[in-house]
Amino acid sequence: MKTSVAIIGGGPAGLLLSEMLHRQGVDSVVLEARSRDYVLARIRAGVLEQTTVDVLRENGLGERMDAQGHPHDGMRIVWAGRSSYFINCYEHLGKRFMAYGQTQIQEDLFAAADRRQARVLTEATDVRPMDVASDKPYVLFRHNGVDERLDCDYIAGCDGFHGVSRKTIPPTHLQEFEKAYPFGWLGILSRTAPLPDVTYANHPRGFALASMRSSNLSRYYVQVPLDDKIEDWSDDRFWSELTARFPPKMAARIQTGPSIEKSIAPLRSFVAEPMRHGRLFLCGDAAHIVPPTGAKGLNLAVSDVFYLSRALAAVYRDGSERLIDSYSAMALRRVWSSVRTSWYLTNLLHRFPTATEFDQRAQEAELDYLNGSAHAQASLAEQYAGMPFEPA
Ligand code: FAS
Ligand code: PHB
Repeated sequence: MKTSVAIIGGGPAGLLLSEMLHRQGVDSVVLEARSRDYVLARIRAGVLEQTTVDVLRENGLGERMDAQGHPHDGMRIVWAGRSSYFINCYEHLGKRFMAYGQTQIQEDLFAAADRRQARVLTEATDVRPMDVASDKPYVLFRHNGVDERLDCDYIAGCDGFHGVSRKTIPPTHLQEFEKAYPFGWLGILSRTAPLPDVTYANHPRGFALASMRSSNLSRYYVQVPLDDKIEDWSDDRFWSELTARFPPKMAARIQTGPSIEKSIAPLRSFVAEPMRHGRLFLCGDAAHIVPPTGAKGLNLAVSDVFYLSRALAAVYRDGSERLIDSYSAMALRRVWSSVRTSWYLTNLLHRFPTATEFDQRAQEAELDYLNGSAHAQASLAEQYAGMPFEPA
């Protein structure tokens, strides 16, 4: 087999890269380890920055998002059961964000790939990027019980945090930065009407978040200790804990119901530098992980793909390697900006087991400052709604 770009991973980064390259006349093959059903069963992100919405629309992937997604002017913060304030991104920046599930995006991406009869090989196993530092890289893998070889010009590692791509880069060529937070998020999906706003709650009992997927599909989270197990959390216990962390009037409006998905995810930050080694480029979770507090993970995957697809298209269009040479530095500037925003919001909104009284007072002073300063709210709005992409 031969292609221009071998894409390892068929999550949002891999399938979006394949779509965007195709639209710029560049051929690719996607190698996905799991089945399509397995990929589609994952419940993950839900908030899309304006830049992500624009990329999806510009690549023919916005129709269902615009029909079923929820545009939001901003998000709400409540703390210690007191009244809330609304960070109005639209008022400060003229930008909105969209509540539309990653699962739906994945469905839309698979549908677009099917429409163009894209080469997306699912259940491709034992995928191995080879000779990535040469000008003739290739990928070995097994598919339908047959050992295969895919010759290519470039390899995009879109295979997530546990994938093979980042591990292909010699440790002497990679610097890794990591921060583990001392808690996780227990998330549930329920067929109930959501609260009107994406609402973050800081409470003495811990962080909570109210979000949505549609007008009858709600997504909620509570901060839990790292050693909690999903079997520790009945639906009743979840709803009781969630409502306890919102102000009474808001809690009274939370519609409870049976969970249709329930999972616990640890919170951590991780960044690998550089995001390139020879002809291998890392995209999305393969290169970085952020705590979901800032709703940045999926949006960063999209920004990596935007930069890499633009850079690879320039090579094939006019032989220019300027953008692939600057891809890693450009992508990492946005990655670190989002890592910092996610770190700031995680520290602002969670209760840390080791927090001292001083830490608590400082956190409350920050919440008060945000509440009272239009400048502080504008700054947070700019970070939350997402910065513009860098020009080529
Ligand atoms: P993905 O991990 O989504 O996709 C990688 C793909 O590569 C997978 O399909 C995998 O099967 C495949 N793969 C792995 N190894 C392979 C190999 N060796 N060969 C071939 N294929 C291989 N972000 C938010 O913004 N908000 C959230 O609320 C949020 N919640 C999350 C909850 C959980 C439990 C997790 C894990 C992540 C969450 N994220 C959230 C982040 C998430 O949305 C990621 O940022 C997003 O999935 C990144 O997309 P990809 O980079 O494509 O990686
Ligand atoms: C979600 O809707 O899943 C969501 C929203 C905001 C976040 C994280 C997750 O910060």
